[in-house]
Amino acid sequence: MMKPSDQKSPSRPKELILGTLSQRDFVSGEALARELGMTRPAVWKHITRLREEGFIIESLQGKGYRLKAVPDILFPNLIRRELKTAYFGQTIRHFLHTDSTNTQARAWAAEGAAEGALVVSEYQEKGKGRLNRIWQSPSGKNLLFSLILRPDWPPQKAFYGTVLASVSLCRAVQEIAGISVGIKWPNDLYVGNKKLAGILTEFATDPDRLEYMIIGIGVNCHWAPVEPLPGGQPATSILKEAGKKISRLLLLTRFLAHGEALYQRSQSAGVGFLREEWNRYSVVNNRKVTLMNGQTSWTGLAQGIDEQGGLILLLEDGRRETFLTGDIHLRFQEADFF
Ligand code: BT5
Repeated sequence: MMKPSDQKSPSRPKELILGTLSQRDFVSGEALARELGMTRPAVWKHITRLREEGFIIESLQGKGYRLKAVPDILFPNLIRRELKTAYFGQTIRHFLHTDSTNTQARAWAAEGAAEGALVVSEYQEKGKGRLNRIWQSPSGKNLLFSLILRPDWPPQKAFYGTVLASVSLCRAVQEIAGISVGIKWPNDLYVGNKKLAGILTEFATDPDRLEYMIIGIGVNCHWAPVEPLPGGQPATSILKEAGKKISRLLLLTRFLAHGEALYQRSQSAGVGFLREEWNRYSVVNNRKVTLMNGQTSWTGLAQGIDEQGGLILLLEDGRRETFLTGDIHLRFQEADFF
């Protein structure tokens, strides 16, 4: 396992300006430009953007700029202060805007990011679901992050990244929001029949071991799409289900604590116990479901996952089949059959 290092976030102008303003009282535009190696119009442009993102930045003639208030933002130092882990989330890249935290994490992992490195963003321009689907989330409302792991697993075990994340997230959501959540195969967290969170696990192989794994997670904390999105089932948020706002920071840090504990256990005891944990939270087991794979669909009784994470279905004709990919539609209205 690679040891965590203290890699710094890449220098980005808005973050540099914020960093300077957060440490000082008034700073003139001229001093900001000189110290940060920018032109004054560039400083002005970035200050305008920051104000649009919710930062209250006062400006006084003859004195310069002063940071008066910050929006609820997952700054790395705030995350680290709350963290009780050895390496999950100890190295962080935080973005106000990015394309996708998974894309950023992949590039960082390819450059050698440490195990447990975390990419967090307030907003994604190209948030990804599976099969090039879109993950939607307005700025600053929800949790959008990706965790880099380097398990010594063969590629067939990659699904356990999703299993580990699903179980850790169920535990963290229950603790922080007090609501009961379940896992819907293969990669969703559900409350009742509504989607609360999605997980996208990507990986690179070495070739017969995993080189790295990116576990990307989107949790609807304070916003959810109102209408089901194309191809999607209805969505919900913690705010809707719990009737209150929660601390995104605490949810993230509890997730990381549970994740690290389960990951460490999997390294000493193997991944078998994760399957049992997954089955405990599954909302599909012993339910009649329809599984869609492209244009083809199968209906059957879900019977848990096999060793590779494939869903076992007892089909209507009595055959037992295992599916490695697909989307499940829960049949809430119908009485169970068989
Ligand atoms: C997923 O895919 O559910 C995985 C989503 C992973 C998103 C995270 S955010 C951080 C990291 N960086 C990324 O770029 N991605 C990860 P899938 O099972 O394919 O579901 C995608 C479908 O969910 C879309 O086609 C929509 O129908 C629906 N959807 C989109 N945004 C949603 C939201 N906020 N809440 C509920 N459903 C949503």
